[in-house]
Amino acid sequence: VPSRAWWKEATIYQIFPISFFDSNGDGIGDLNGIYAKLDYLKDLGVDVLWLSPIYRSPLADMGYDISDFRDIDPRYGTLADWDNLLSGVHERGMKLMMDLVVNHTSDEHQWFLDSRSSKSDPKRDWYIWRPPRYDDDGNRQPPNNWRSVFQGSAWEYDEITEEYYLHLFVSKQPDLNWENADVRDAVWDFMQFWTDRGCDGFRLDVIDLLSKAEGLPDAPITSPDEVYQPAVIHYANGPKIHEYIKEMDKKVLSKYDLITVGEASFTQKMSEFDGYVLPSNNELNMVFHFQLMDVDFPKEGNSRLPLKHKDWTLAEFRQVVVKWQNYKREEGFWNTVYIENHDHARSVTRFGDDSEEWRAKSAKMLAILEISQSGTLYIYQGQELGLKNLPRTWGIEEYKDIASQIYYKKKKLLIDEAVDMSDILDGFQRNARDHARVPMQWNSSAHAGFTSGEPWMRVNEDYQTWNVAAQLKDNDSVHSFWKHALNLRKAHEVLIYGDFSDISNSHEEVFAYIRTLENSSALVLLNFKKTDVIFSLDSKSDWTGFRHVLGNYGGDEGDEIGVASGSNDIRLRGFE
Ligand code: TEU
Ligand code: CA
Repeated sequence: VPSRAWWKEATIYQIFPISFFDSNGDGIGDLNGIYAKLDYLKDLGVDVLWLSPIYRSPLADMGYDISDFRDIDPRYGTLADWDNLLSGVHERGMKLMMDLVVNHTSDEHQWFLDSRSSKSDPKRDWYIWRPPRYDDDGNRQPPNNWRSVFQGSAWEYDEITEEYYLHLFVSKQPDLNWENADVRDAVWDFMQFWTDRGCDGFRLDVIDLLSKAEGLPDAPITSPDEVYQPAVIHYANGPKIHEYIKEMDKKVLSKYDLITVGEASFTQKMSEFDGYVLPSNNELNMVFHFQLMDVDFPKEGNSRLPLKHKDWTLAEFRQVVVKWQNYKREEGFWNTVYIENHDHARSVTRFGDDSEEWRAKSAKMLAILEISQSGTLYIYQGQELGLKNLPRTWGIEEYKDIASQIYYKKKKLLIDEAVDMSDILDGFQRNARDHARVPMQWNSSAHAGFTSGEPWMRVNEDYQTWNVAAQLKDNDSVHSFWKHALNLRKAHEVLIYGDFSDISNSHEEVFAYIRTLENSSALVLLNFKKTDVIFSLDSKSDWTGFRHVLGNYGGDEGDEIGVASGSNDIRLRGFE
């Protein structure tokens, strides 16, 4: 039995502030807007809010490019607004987590402005600078062949000092040099600035990228048609990563009762997660892995091609969930459970069926999948409503994410070579990050009640019927279902702490499992298809005690399952 902890039982709700709620009509969501919705979140059953970055930022990558770690971006509000939000959160018995982006800063951060100013500046070594290489023809080239996550070289040439700096993301996000102890001290410093102010925890952005391979060697050529090569093997989980996180624990985390989750999106090998998560290592509470999120992305070498879609099977999906649910439980490894965030398309579109007929049913089925797994549960804004992807009819100009824009431009440059832009947009419609970033749908008034002005990003078309106000009034809505399901999870510890045993028997459409904790068991049967299926329970087991507690067809709570037919075959309706 895993040890108990408040952060294991918590339901965490991720807010993408720019699109949550605009309190002053400038079209941009803000801190006072979040404050205005605290009762809504409390009522849903949320324990912890995680805010995507709200620090001062040019918003080149939506705040994941910070120019001042100790201030709020004026578009979101002020430090006083943050304090006010925090007290509102605490008054309601909830907690507040901040997003900590410390692999890189904005190129507009004072540290970087100093660093780039001259080779002898004291901050020079705070970033990763290297002289050019020259090819056989004497042309200037980047120091190595690494490709940035968002396309092109991971290096940017800077005229001022005639050297290149490393940026694993866009060029406006220069990577910090974690080898430098002053950089680390500066990070511990501002982490304490926030904990002293009352923040309850951190989500640590791309935590697996802080330490790069010694000597920054060239990556092997895995994309022969391209100049720059995927280089995850050289920039993820480098030699000093655990030294750094242990230092973070010693200097900051261990001094408070915080919730910590690292985003380890570039880590693949299971054993590489151990260092971060096993309690004996004193690093983080848990990590986000991307193995489930990657199930419908094509792969190129060891990197994902995120703006394209590949078909997935339930077998692949199930294999990831089962592996994680059982991973090193005896040693205290603790999971995260999530199926949406600001970097991914909507789950009902990806893993359910977002047609009018099946949308609510399949969104509720996915809710059951989420509340019945072991781990800390994360919900992303709008997931509780069954929000779906934006329509295919929207043109490229509606996609605001820098990742989408860069990718599109790169393909457009190749258009002579018969790149079909409608194929590109098909891929975007499936898997762009933008789907999660449209304004939240509050009601049926203009712009979904998100703003009284012009929203920074267009609102999805379906808001007239798919919105908070409508769903709050409807007992059968996706929202009402989530609320009920979250309460149920809280009422039954087995759902949070129980052992997980897959009993799907390689069924093509059904994911079936049993959770067990001491004397209680929960049987979960999920049909991932829109047609009826038959699932046969293992005849060696005794199913007679199981009663129906939650289902997306409703109405039969309390009934014994399966036995009615006198056989072990159970019929599940579409997405039941
Ligand atoms: O994401 C890191 C990351 O793994 C993504 O870039 C991912 O590869 C991509 O979204 C495709 O799924 C974090 C943040 O969550 C993201 O919003 C930032 O853009 C990125 O770091 C840089 O800070
Ligand atoms: Ca605003």
